[in-house]
Amino acid sequence: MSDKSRETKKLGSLETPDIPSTTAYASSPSKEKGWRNWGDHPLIVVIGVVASAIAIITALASLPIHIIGSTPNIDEAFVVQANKDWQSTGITVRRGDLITIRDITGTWTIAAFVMPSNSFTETQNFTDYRGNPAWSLDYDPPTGKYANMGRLIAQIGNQNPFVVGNELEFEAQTSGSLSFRMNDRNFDNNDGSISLRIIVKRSQ
Ligand SMILES: [Ca+2]
Repeated sequence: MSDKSRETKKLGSLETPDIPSTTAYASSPSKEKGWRNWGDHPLIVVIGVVASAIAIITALASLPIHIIGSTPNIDEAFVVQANKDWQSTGITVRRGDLITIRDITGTWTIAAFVMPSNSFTETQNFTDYRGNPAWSLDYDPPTGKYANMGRLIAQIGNQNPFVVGNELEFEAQTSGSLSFRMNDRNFDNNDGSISLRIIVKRSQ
């Protein structure tokens, strides 16, 4: 009992001298003590600030590199077979990407009875026995007309196909896989192939 009460008394007696010290905080000795406390570890403070700054700068510097690295620009060659339906390039474009399709060369035929031709980029006036443009199939949104058969057409995802022409540069209005094929219905009687170059400049 006596020990505990002594301890309490001791604590009380220790606290008592602190009170005047706190009330006299503005006095010059207390101030000097405060500055001395900061001055005791200046190196640790400096190292901490510098380390934090380096960590933040490193994080900020690596961020844009990571974003650009995840969507690199593309410049690839691709061959479109005449005797196959939609052929995916394996390239996924994103809305806003600037896409160029160029260096289009090769020959293909739309049917066994048609001579080999490179008219994939030109207007073909196939007509039925009445003279009507019966050989126009897929709708071409840029021209507002139906694309003639035998022409090279492209598609993003499952959106409306469009004619490529001699060379095409456009901004993707949708995101999806870029595919090509001949504008045709029956691919079994086709022959040949068209090679081209695809350049994709990412919007971000
Ligand atoms: Ca055909």
